[in-house]
Formats: sequence, C-alpha cells, structure tokens
Amino acid sequence: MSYTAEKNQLLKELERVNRVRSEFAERLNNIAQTIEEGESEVNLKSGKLGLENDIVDLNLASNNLRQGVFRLMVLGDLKRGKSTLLNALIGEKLLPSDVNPCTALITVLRYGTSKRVTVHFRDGQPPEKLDFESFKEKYTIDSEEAKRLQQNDKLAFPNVEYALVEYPLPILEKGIEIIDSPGLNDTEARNKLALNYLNNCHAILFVFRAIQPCTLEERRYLENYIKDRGLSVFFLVNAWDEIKKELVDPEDEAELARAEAKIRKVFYTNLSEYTKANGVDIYEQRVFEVSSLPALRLRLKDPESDLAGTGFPEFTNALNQFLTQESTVTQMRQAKSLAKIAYKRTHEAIARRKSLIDRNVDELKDNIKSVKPEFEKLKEIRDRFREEIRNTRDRSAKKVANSYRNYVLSLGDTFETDFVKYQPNLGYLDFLIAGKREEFNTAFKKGFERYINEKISAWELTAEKEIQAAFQELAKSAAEYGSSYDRIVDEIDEKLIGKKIDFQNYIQDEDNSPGWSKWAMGFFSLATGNVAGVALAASGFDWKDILVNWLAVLGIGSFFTIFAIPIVIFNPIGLALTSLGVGAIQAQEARNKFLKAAKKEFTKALPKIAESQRESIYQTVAECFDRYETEVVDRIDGDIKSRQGELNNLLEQKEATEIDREKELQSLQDLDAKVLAQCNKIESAYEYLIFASV
Ligand SMILES: Nc1nc2c(ncn2[C@@H]2O[C@H](COP(=O)(O)OP(=O)(O)OP(=O)(O)O)[C@@H](O)[C@H]2O)c(=O)[nH]1
Ligand SMILES: [Mg+2]
Repeated sequence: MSYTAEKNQLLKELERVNRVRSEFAERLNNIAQTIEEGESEVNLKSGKLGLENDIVDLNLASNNLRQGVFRLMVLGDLKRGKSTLLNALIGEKLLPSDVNPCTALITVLRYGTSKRVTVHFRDGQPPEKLDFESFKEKYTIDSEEAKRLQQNDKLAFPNVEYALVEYPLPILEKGIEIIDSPGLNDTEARNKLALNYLNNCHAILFVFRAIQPCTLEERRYLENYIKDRGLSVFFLVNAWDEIKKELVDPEDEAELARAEAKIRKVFYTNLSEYTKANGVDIYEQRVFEVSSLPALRLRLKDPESDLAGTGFPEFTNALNQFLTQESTVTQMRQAKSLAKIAYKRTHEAIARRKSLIDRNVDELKDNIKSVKPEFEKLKEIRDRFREEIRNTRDRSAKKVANSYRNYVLSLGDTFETDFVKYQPNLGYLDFLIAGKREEFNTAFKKGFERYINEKISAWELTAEKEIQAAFQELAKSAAEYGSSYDRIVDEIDEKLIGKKIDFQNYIQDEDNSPGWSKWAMGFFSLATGNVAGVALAASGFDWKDILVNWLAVLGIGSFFTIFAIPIVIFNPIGLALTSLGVGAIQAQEARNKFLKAAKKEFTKALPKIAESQRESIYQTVAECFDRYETEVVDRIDGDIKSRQGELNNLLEQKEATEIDREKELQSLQDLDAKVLAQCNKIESAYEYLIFASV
C-alpha cells in the first residue's frame, strides 16, 4: 500500500474513532437529558426520583469522551532525529530539526485554527505569545551548547515549563496531540520534566539512530524509566538510510544486508524485553526501522508521494491500530456500562414509585420509618469500608516510608561495588594533578548523580508495586461491600413494595453491584473529573497521578549536597587520595582508597536524609488513599441520600398536592421506556463497534 493510502487510512481511522466517540458522548448526554426532563416538575408530579448523581456521571463521561485526545510523546537521546520523525509524521517541516539547532523545550503540538506559539513558564510569569519564526530563533540552542548543558546537568531554559504550538493540521484536528522533547540526559532536572508527561501519554515513540545502536545512555533510560511502567512504547530505529552510506561500497547489496542484519540483531537483543504484552511477544508491532529524513523530503516535494521503503507505512499502520482500536473499545465499554447503570437506577426508582404512589401520607410515613434500620445498615457499610481504606492507607504509607528509610540506609553497604559502574572514565590519578582536579570533580559529581537517580528509581518501582497491590486489595473489598450493600437495597425494596425489583433480564450481563462499588473497583475512569483518566481507561483509580512527582517528594537534591563541595586535598576524600603520594601509586589502589573514603562520607550523611524524607513519603502515599476515600465515601453518601430523597420527595408531594394517578403512571412508564430505548441504542452501537474492529 502506498504511504498516502496509509496516511489517509490513519486520518480516516481517526475520523471514524472521533465519530464513534461523539456518537457515544451524544447518547450518554441524551440519557442524562431524558432523565432530567422526565423527572422534572412539569412531567412528574410525584417528585424527583433521586437520580442526580447518575446525571452528573453521565454528563462527565460524555464530556470526557468529547474532549478525548491521543497524546504521543517522542523520547530519545540527543540528535536521534526525533523532531525530523515528527515532521515526517505530520507532513511539514514544522518543528526545528537539523544538525543545528537543537530542541530545547518540551514542545506540545496541538490543533489550532491558526499557527501560533505560546511559551508557558513555571514561576508564575505570564505566558509569552510569539510567532513561529521568533520561537525558533529564541528557543532553540546550538549543538555545542546542548552538549555543554548536558554535561553540566543544566537545562537550557530552566524556567520554561513547555511551549504550546497550535497549528491547523488534519492529524491534529482529529485529536492527536504530539509532544516533542529535547534530547534526554540522565539528570534530575530532565527526569522531572519528562516524567511529568510520561504517565499522561497514550504512547511513547522512543527514537534511536541505526548507526549508533543502543548506547549505554539509552539502555539506562529504558531500564530506569520505561521498564515495568505500564507505558505503551513504539521503538523507532531511525536514519536506517545511513547504514548504506556508511558502507565502503554503498552499492554492495550483500554487504548492506550483512550490516543491516547486524544492527537489527543489536536492537533485538536490547529491546525484546520491552516488547512483551501479557507474556506475548509483540516486537513486530512495536519496533520499526524508519528513515525520517528521506520520508520528510519526499512528502515535502509531493504530499501524495509513495513512501514505501522509508518504514513509515508499516509504522503508521501499527500506530493507527493501537490508537484507534485498542483504547477505543475499552472506553466505549465503559460508556455502555454507565448507561446500563443509569437505566438500572432509573428502572428501580420507577418501580418503587409505581408501587408507592397509591399509599396515603400516613402509610408512606410508616414505610419510610420502617426502612430506617436498613438505611443505617447502608451507612454502616460505608463506615466499614472507610475504616478499611484508612487502615490500608496507614499500613501502606508506613510500609513504603520504612522501606525507603531502610533502602537509603543500606545504600552505604554496597556503595563501593555499586558505584564502580557509574564512573567508567574517571581517572583517579587525575585528582593529583592540580589542573585536572576540576574535571575530576565534575566527572565524579555526574557519576554520583546518576548513581542516585538509578538507585532511587529502582526503589520507586518497588514502592509503586506496593501501592498498586494495596489498591487491588481495596478493589476486592469494594466488590464485597458492594454486594452486601446490594442485598440491603433488596431488603429495603422488599419492605417497601413486597418484592425485589425485576429487570426482565435486561441487566443480566452486568453484575449487580452498585455504581459506587464499580467505581471503587476501578471500572470507571471515564466518570472521573480527570481527562487523562480517560486515557488510562480501565487502569482504575488514578493514584499514579498523585505520585507523578515522586522525585520532588523525595527531594533527591539532598543527596547531591553530600558531595556538593568540590573534593580538595584538605577534605577527607582528598586527603585519602593525596596520602598515596604521587609516583608510587597504582590506579587500582587509588580507586579503592577513593571509594572507601567516599563511602565513609556517604554513609555519614545517609541517616539524616533517610529520616528527613520519611515523613513526606508517608504523607504522599497517604494522600493517594485519602483521595480515594473521599471519592468513594462521597459516592456512597450520594447513593444513600438519593434513595432517601426519592422517598421523601414522594411524601412531600403527597402532602402538598393531589396527584393524577393514571397520568403519573403513564409518565413513569414513558420515562422508563425512553431511557431503556436509549440504553439499547448504546448497546447496539457497542456491538457494532466490536464487530467492526475485529
Ligand atoms: N540520514 C538521515 N538523517 C536524519 C534522519 N532523521 C534525522 N536526520 C538528521 O539528523 C539530524 C538531527 O535531527 P533532529 O530531528 O534535529 O534530531 P533531534 O533528535 O530532534 O535532535 P535534538 O532535538 O537536538 O535532540 C538532522 O540533521 C536531521 O536532518 C534520517 O532518517 N536519515
Ligand atoms: Mg529535536
């Protein structure tokens, strides 16, 4: 297939997905409206049915569906061709890409009717609007400077948060948002910057360069920030065309094949562990050999050109599959379930109302009184679940905080061996040469920061696993509390109307747990206020959003202060080295002495750091659970209140006016039928979607 066809396919698919999204959004919205109108004063004289919370959830999910974007972020070392790749993808030379200058800011590319750039700052400074040319001039840097900054662990524009580029491009209009990033370097500042974005992206495009296969830096980054993070990553081996240029005889086909095979093997060895999904190898769907520059050139010359041979057709096809199919189905399944829950609640409330409508005020008062104990039981369930969330919170926060303290304290034990691999190029003897001392210090500092970064991110992973496990336990409890709650709701119905409510098998494929417990089990990221939650559909409560800033929480900088003062001959480490005396020294001996002395300093500082950060870790972990608790308890309270409201509203209306029984029964019947019809429509739209995406 030609690239144009593939590209159009991507656009077409995105269009289709957008249509599906707005169709579902519209339908959810319709249900909300129907309920709202149906139980309004004009239509229902016997009082509202207590469905306010369902209306809120439906509208929220509807809005989230409408606003949904697919966010792609590109990552990779300096000059891998990240910006060129994005330009080739969008079909324009939009992002600055060249030998010079270098991308220096996180750049978010979003649809806008006209072309403009806004630079956002982190220090409260108002955003700066500027035209594209000035943006390129002012906010890119030359490669020499980029390298220098990287070496000194500095950011080019430390007070800039990101630049937003709005541009009228079809691919962006279809809801794709693209994030270009500066070449990575393994520093604290950069990590914070990129990590804030990682969790909110649907897919990461990790770019390598074919003739610089998997450098140490790249492997480190993958190991520390990509592995086991639950991210969806596409690996692009870019500038594949350069392999040929590197050959002694570029026309020698056999030699080219050999060179390509060799490079392919290196990437396979390094990347295959990152391309497993539930134990299945998806290397073919995730790793692509591309030539962005030739692809971009072809597209600029002729937007309709056939890009076969640049690897782009294969790559965009896979991206397309991933973006438009996998995540869409999950979201629409949620939309369908929400609609069903809303119908279930409506049908129940209507059934009760129909039975109770003939009772007089005194009978109703008695009825309401008779179910008080059951309502108390519902509250007890809420309290018990809340108690459990709190206990889990205390236990997890303590466990995570203690694990951090112990981990930090134990760093000293293995420092001498662990640290060796972080200073491959350090000449210990250089320290003794006055002119080289500064260089020695810089190299040492850099190695040390890297060591800390990696150690801490390894710990982070264990902490996240711990929290994840705790939330999984809570999800299980939510299911149990949910079914006890449901049994009591049945008891209420039996007391009030003498029977359980019949659904004519309509809800048969859904379990009976109440909406709040489904939420607490993590089924409904669509019905949360957080748009990114839609992205992470089915991943449940988004506690990771709260943890995004682990590094800030940890105040990792406090580690760096340990060796902040340059090592000079008079401080303990310097003395250890100088005591060796020039001449007689062996490099090995110098290294051992150095590491021993450094370890001593390091170990001395650790208890204070471990202790001082313990509390903030405890608080941050606790906050994840506190927010969950607030949301769950609010939802249970809302459910209880609306059930009580439903009964009290009827009583109030009975006391206040005469209700036309027949007309009222008809209105109730109509409302039930309308909501059911709309629910059925969502159901069949969903069936169709599944059918169409097979
Ligand atoms: N031959 C060849 N050159 C490429 C390819 N992709 C990019 N380049 C060149 O590589 C250089 C760097 O490309 P950029 O797109 O600026 O790389 P980058 O990763 O965005 O660089 P930074 O933002 O500075 O990290 C430019 O000179 C590009 O023209 C490719 O597929 N083939
Ligand atoms: Mg770039």
